[in-house]
Amino acid sequence: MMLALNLNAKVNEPQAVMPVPSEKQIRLQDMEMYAFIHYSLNTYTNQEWGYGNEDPALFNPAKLDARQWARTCKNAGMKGIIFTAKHHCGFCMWPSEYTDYSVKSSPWKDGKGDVVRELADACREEGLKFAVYLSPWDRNHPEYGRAEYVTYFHNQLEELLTNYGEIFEVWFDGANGGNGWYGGANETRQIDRKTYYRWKDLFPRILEWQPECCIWNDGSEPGDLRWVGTEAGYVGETNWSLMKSSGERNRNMLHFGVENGDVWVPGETNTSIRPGWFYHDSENGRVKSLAQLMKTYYRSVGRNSTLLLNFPVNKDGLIPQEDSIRAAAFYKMVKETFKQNLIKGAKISASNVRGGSRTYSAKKVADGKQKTYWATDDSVKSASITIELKSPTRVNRFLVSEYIPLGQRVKKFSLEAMTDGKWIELKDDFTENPDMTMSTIGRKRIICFPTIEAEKIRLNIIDAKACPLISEIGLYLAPEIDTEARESTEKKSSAYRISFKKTGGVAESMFIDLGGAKEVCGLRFLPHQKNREGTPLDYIVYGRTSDGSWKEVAKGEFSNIINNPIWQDIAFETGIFNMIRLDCNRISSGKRMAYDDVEVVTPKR
Ligand code: FUL
Repeated sequence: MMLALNLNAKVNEPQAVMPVPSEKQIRLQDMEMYAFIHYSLNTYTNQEWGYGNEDPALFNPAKLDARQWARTCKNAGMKGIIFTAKHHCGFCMWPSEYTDYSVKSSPWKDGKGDVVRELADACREEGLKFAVYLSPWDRNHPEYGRAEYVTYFHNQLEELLTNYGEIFEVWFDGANGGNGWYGGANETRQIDRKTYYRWKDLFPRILEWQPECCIWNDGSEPGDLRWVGTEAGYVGETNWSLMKSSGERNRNMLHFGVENGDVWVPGETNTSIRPGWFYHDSENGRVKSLAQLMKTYYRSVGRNSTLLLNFPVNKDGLIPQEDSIRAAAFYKMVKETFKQNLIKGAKISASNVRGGSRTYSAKKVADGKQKTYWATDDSVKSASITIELKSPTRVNRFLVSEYIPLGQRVKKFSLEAMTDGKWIELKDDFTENPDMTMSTIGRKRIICFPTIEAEKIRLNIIDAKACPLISEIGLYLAPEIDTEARESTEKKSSAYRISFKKTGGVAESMFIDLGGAKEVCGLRFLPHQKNREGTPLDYIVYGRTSDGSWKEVAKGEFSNIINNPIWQDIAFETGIFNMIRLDCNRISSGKRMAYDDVEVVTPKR
């Protein structure tokens, strides 16, 4: 009798722990995966960052098919597409009325085409959402750095947000290398990214044009989403969806969120399916493997983040087949892994249930509904939930979700399994800190471990900001694949004697002694991976000929090397040299050039 009374008693709803997500942020987080598409003049100049003086005549794709992009992304499980309407080079992929530096001046469709329109339409046809990337930094515009440019930038955004239907996100890249063409000025222009773009004026206008649009901003105003501090495709294991409203940020805050942040800004993990963001012939055959993509999934979606996966469009105007096949295999694997929740039919009990009420009972974690949850009493911040399986069951994935509309709470947790009558602790295969106790959960946390035959599984919430609210738990058996993603198969090239010297005028020169005359057609450079100090930002490459003279063979910038420190390929005309010299004028910080590896490329015979 007592028990029945208790079950029906009215129990207070848990209070929110501030800050909490807005409805549009929840909708965006629920998309889980969406695509980036990088396509511009860079595709035709083999660059990652255009300088701003590239000829629009280069844009003349023979087979451009935005439907093929949309289908590819859909088959990859992407729920929307963010398109580079304008990258740093300033070339507009739509016929903006504010500039001629656009598709208007290209031979493609006799200057009457509009790539943004074609993709927006294709997305709608395929049931995908559509969004735009508009680079604030514009290396083409003569007025960049002055007030006139900011008006131009705002006008362009208005065009994009008022003419192409619903836009789910705007992406304001924070990259700013300073130098550029700028209408022929060829100079370096520094701006204050906090104030120059007048975000404070712009943000309210964005919401007038597109009330449902989420703002991704790498500047200073906290938007609706944040960068996670790396383009390598993972967010911190500790990942709070919180930041400071003051706009204060650094790489750690971006990567791990801010536990006591006062504004809800979830992480969006962006990475490319190939090493670079734009298409390069040299990256054919270097599409991420299935294992690498799965690892990316677990370290983004499985760590309370969304995944923004980039697809480069090739020179024909298509996403290469290699990429679309790999991406489809990836989505198939995700579906296969999470198709059957093995928690069904299990007996679930908790060490504490809020008011002893049925509304918040342990069973709520297995009802398949995000809106219902297991909750504890307000005073209880550590509690366990035990899942007793009907019979010993093979599992290797554990999924847990907090009820985030009332705030992110869990600070620390552990996971155990009973196998053969004994409790063992389960650790995440993908951890970066094997000795650390597992920390945040958030919207979704997935723990991967080697297959075990479990009789019971126990989740222990060790500490939380307030009573934990757990909406879902899942147990899965993922198909066995080689999860040990091979990041790089590049061979170490310690075959050469390498030395450094300061030569006239340049910051530093690196000398690579080839130990005799060799046919050489390229240099590959792997920047230091541990930190960014000493990273070269530009290069001039020389080869030393048999008469001892130096011949310049290549010159350029290492675009985006700070945020995406991948192997840098410098190709040049074949020559016979006994030494290669790499001069660098600009170094990220510090005085010395740092590197992890270099390779000298010889022609294939
Ligand atoms: C970076 C840019 O500099 C890259 O080119 C790319 O667009 C990436 C998504 O963001 O900051």
